[in-house]
Amino acid sequence: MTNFTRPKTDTAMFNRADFPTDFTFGAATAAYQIEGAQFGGAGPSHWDTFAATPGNVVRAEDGARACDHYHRWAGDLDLLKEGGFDAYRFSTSWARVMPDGVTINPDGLDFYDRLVDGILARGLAPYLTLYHWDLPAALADKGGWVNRDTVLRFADFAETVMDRIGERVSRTATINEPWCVSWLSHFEGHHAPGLRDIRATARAMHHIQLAHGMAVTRLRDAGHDRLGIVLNFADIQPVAAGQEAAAARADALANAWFIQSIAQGTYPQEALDGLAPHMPEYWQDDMPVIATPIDWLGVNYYTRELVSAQPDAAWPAIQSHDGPLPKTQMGWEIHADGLRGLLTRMARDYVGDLPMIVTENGMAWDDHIVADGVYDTERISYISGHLAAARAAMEAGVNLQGFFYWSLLDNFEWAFGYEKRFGIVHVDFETLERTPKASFHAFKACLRPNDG
Ligand code: IFM
Repeated sequence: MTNFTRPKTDTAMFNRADFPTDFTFGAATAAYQIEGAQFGGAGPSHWDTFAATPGNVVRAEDGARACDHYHRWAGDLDLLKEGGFDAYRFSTSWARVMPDGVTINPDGLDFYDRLVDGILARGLAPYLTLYHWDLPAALADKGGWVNRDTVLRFADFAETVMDRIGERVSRTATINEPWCVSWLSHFEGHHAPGLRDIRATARAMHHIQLAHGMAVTRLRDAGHDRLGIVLNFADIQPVAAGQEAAAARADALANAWFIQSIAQGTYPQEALDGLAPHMPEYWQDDMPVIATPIDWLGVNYYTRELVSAQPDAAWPAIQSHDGPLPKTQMGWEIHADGLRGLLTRMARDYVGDLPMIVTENGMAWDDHIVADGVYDTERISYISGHLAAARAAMEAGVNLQGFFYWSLLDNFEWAFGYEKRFGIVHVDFETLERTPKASFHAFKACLRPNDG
């Protein structure tokens, strides 16, 4: 590697003493991205189908083996412990627990049972996400999230998982990033099932919210608590004066649809303007279920988005613009203050004093691999900046209770395959060897300052 100056690995990213003593620091992963989908009696998910379709994923990669976490989970949990983290956020694969979407695979439930025990045995707090996108293919065949029946099947799945591990997890999120499950996957076609259909989009956007609400209701009735959801937010801004209406429309579709329906029981009018004709019949009757009270809100934040109207295009007629700020390997602008702004907006406009957790924040980077380690100075400064923004939000009164870095491991980054690396631990996808990066050591220096 030329032109490379090796940075210090113990750079202070933050001072733990600046955060409340019970503030939770963790790292996050998701089942399909790390476990390996072919093991333990798991059924196919719609991500296997999507990835097997030429043109959908870079280099036609898939999650069949991924990081082989299914067999290497103990070592991965040891890494979290060694890094001094307080908690681990993971997800349960629906297709592993119920290969056809309804019938229980005992080996699948046993796997998560062992995993949770392993997390607890290391003194870490388990943060569960029930659904992080691996819909069983059998349910996708019946229409997936476009079909209202999937909502009921999801509630059954949620209850099955929680009956087994719910009492041992610290917090449970129903669904990860419903915007990705619905808009990105049914309108933009970038994720499974790869549709570009506004009617399917409207239905998926409603059903995913209903699935969340129905699962919370069922779980609450079964005696579970500490229930929430993980929403992804972008800091959407008009690219220039005069583009405020386009920005409001984009914000309604990407942000407000998901939080307003939960916090206030309504969808934003700017989104309904285009979606209402395509919504399922009697959708209004579902709004009280969607607005079932939650105990905490997970916030995923990565970047901002500059938008304008797109003249002559069909609704929503919005286009995104390249911004001037430095970008990550994903091409996403680095804009830490957007996190402060979104957290304060959530508290002010939607959730008040409800506990919030940053459930994902991180960057993909083309890390410097040299003989004695993997160096990712840029990631260290990304994390420092976003933690400073999180602190600023807390100083402004936001009840933020934790921060999870995305991700513990380099992993299957969906349509980008294994090309984009978000991990604080490097994974060699040939040998599956794990190498903690400089950012991992920097976390460790901040989280375990006396550890040497
Ligand atoms: O890898 C994803 C994750 O699955 C969901 N949130 C965003 C991450 C980075 O794109």
